[in-house]
Amino acid sequence: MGKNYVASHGKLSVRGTAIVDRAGGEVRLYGPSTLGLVWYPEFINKEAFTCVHDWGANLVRLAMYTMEEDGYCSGGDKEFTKKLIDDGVRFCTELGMYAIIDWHILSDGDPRQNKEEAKCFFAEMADKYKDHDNVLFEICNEPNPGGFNSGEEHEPVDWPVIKSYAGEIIPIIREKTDAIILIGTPTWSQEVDKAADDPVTGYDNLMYSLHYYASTHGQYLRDKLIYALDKGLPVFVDEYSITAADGNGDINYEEADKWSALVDERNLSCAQWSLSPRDESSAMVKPNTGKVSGWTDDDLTDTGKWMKKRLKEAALK
Ligand code: IDC
Repeated sequence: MGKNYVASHGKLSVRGTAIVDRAGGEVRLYGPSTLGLVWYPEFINKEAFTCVHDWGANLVRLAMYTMEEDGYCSGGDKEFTKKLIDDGVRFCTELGMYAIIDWHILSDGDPRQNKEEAKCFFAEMADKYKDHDNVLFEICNEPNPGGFNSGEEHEPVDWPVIKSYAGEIIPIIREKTDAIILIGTPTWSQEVDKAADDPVTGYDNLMYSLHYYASTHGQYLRDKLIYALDKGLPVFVDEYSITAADGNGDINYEEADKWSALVDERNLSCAQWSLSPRDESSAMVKPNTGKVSGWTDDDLTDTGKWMKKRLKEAALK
């Protein structure tokens, strides 16, 4: 049994731009994100979670697509999906890791598209996990101009739209728990600068998402992050990879290092895309290893090997 991070640090809260533990000490969460939970349900097992814990992770992000294939709002099996979340949270709890429950909007770029479903989902999740010290809620993965709102007659999916959505979901969670809530930002969770200019007020323990893919996103996006942090916005990098933004393509090690230097300097919490065997370069496990846990370096892709090394450097000691 390795380190039980949750026993050591307890329930987390946000102070300034930092995450702090029950004793007020600064905490950094770092660990992998699943791909779509229902796409690789066999990856949600205790041994797999033990493996990433051994690598140094103190966090697993549970990504639940809302509208892609078998999505929660597009015909997927809701009970099966929630069982996977429950298993994921339980393994994290048993291993002393934190868990993010991620409402993974993507082709539904406007979070209002499935707002009523989101309200029911978060009411249920907040109630179910209100006594867990290790659960964080991510209310909209990546707002973007796609989806039902893409026509010109609609209001663009900009920060005011996301802010109004957040204003409806946050109170539902807050009825049950003051756990940390992560809020997506415009343009696939890149425009933290807009959130910094006009943050959500009236609630504690809110953080804002920044996502980066090192082969696509460079200094201009780091500048937005720096701007937001310097304005006092708490930012969580709840998804990043070192490939291109389509989840594939070459790794850019040089940009990846520049990003690591910045997130280390600012002690930001991060989730790595993705702990899956998908045949794409951002997946950490090679396709066709046949293994759903106990991965050795031979089982890992170049991204996987890089991410594993990174966990050792970055995770909470
Ligand atoms: C990608 C997956 C890919 C899947 C696709 C679904 O890697 O296998 O087919 O989603 O449309 C994001 C998103 C994340 C994307 C990822 C890579 O949050 O869902 O996953 N990405 O494109 N934002 C930037 C990149």
